[in-house]
Amino acid sequence: MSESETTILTTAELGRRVEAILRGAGLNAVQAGAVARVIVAGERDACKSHGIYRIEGVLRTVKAGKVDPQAVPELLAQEAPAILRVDARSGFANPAVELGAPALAERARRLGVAALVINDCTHFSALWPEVELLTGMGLAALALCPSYATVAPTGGNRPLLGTNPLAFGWPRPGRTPYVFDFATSVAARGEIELHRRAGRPLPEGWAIDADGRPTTSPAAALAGAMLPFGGHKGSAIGTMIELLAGIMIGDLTSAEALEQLGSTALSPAHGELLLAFSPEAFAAGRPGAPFDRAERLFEAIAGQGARLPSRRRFAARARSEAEGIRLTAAEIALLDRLLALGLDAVA
Ligand code: NDP
Ligand code: PYC
Repeated sequence: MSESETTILTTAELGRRVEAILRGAGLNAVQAGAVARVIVAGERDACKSHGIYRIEGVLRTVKAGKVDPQAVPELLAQEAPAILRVDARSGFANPAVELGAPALAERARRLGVAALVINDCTHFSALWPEVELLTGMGLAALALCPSYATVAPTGGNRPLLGTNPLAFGWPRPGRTPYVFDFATSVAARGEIELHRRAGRPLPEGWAIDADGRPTTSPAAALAGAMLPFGGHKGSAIGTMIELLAGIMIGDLTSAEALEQLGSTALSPAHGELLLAFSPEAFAAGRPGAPFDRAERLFEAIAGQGARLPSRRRFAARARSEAEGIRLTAAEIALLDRLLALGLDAVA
């Protein structure tokens, strides 16, 4: 196969390949199934920074003994009516979220608002699949987690905060939900790594080098620090995530996660916080139906020529579902190598 040739796989076919790689690397069915689902969703939705490129990181983390590939997450006995907790048991976050989401939705419908705490999980994935689980159940949702220290606070010069993603979803009956999901750094760290692999310089303003000077070199950025998005505003939101989804839930901050992991080549372990809201419960007794009012807001945004977040992703999803997922020869070779070699494929 030449370098320029591509192969088209259905999402089911790619799912089977990714799951087989993960099973071959020692993940049990619970872990492999949930991890494969988010990786394939990333590839399907053209989110390359969290698609199949992440498999090697998963394998490296397993090989380093930093995640338990045999973990079975557990929904713990209730502590407070509005707070549910899943112990990921040192496994990946994805099966823990899948386990807790239905209980979170039930609780949010009953109480109007509820929280799901995930403790002791390794988290490498995008957050939109998680909020979409909840919008699919008719709820508005927020998801947030720390990462590992790779971002300097605004005005600082050393990594302290994580790239700390924040995702929000609002259900739109009969349509794809309103969803945004972003790192609170200028870009996800995965983007820096993809620039390094492609030999492309970074845009100005993404990172500083190890001496605190602005850099466009991906290698210097990886050795230095990334910058928060929106200056002091992103820095404060990143700090809020350390507080709510690290300290408040009795789990690690990004600095502690890096200290425990010892490397940014592996996926970090820490906690995660998901919040679910019933729009009907919050709007009860007030004028206007919340979903109708929300539609008018979305129409007004689009009416100005602005695009809703996730529109690119949903368009890619529709394309992938109709035509399949197109992978390059190098990507197919990577999948074949990971399947053949398992953990021996990674250092
Ligand atoms: P992007 O900057 O690529 O996208 C952020 C969001 O903004 C998306 O919802 C995107 O929608 C939307 N968007 C982009 N451009 C526009 C536009 N012109 N108008 C309206 N909306 C727009 O995301 P990041 O690079 O910051 O993050 C990528 C992923 O990395 C996220 O999924 C995040 O969860 C993940 N991540 C995970 C971490 C972890 O620890 N697990 C850490 C950090 C990041 P669309 O997709 O349609 O373009
Ligand atoms: O892309 O910043 C990132 C990231 C960190 C952990 C998982 N993804």
